[in-house]
Amino acid sequence: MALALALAGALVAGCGGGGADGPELSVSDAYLPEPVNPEVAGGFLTLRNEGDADDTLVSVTSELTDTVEIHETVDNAMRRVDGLTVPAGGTLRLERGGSHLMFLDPAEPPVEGDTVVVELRFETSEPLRVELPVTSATYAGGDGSAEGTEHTEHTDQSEHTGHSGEEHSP
Ligand SMILES: [Cu+2]
Repeated sequence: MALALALAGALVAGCGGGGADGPELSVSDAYLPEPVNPEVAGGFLTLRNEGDADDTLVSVTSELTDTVEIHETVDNAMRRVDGLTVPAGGTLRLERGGSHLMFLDPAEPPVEGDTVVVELRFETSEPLRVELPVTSATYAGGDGSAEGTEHTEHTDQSEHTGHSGEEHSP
């Protein structure tokens, strides 16, 4: 491990990079919906790169299973890829209907409330350890991402805060 990191460092230096530059990755919005099919689970997260060089997510390991693949979705069909680029100054989103982490044959199917720990490995950056909270099976991501249209029904009973009546947006 130490040797591998040393080699990676040497390669980066060989590319002419100075000390301070390179990719700078951070993770947000990580989650893993409780799988409907216990043999396969999908993981989602957002990777941000504040650095000035691209990086590539090349592999993922997890205590959940030995087999974690990186998938992308093209024309509603998912396929395994060798890596996904996190562009310099940009974002890589793993989200429902798009690219995702694929956990095959988990030893024990994850259940809502669990936490699944993964380690993301990159071409350049050091590995990142990320905790994915296991959410309900229909959860589709945090706040902004607009696409979560399926979870509008459960507000009827549980949230009566803005109840003054005048406005009912469809
Ligand atoms: Cu997949």
